[in-house]
Amino acid sequence: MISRILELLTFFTISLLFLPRIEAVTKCVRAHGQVHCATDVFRHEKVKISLYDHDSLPWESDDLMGRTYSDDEGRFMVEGCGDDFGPWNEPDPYIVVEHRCPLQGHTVAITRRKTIAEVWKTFMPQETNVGVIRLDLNQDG
Ligand SMILES: [Ca+2]
Ligand SMILES: [Ca+2]
Repeated sequence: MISRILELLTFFTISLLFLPRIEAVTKCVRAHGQVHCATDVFRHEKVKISLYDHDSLPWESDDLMGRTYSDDEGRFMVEGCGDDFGPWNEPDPYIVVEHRCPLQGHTVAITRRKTIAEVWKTFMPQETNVGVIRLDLNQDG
């Protein structure tokens, strides 16, 4: 009986050691760009920029891959790695910018807003340029 339990334990330990390597693929993204707030140019300084991997399965939540803050002119570079179940499955990167840039036609933003930007599936060592992300337009996700 004890030898049977040991046998099972050994089997599970070996399975756990090898499964993650077979079942997931990890890829890294480095994205640079610029956030721009046309309604108030001070609102694109030091905004929080997060790089996520979109995960669509019902038991998953999107993985945070990396985070950074924009500089005084809104420029940023964010990088990080993500993995997805299955060797065929690459991370699906996108960027969330949290800011207080007023919408077009307004002079103040009362609450913090989120702007979503898609990122090409370009993985390191290649870099990807997301270009200029307009914060004053309504692109909330
Ligand atoms: Ca994913
Ligand atoms: Ca993932």
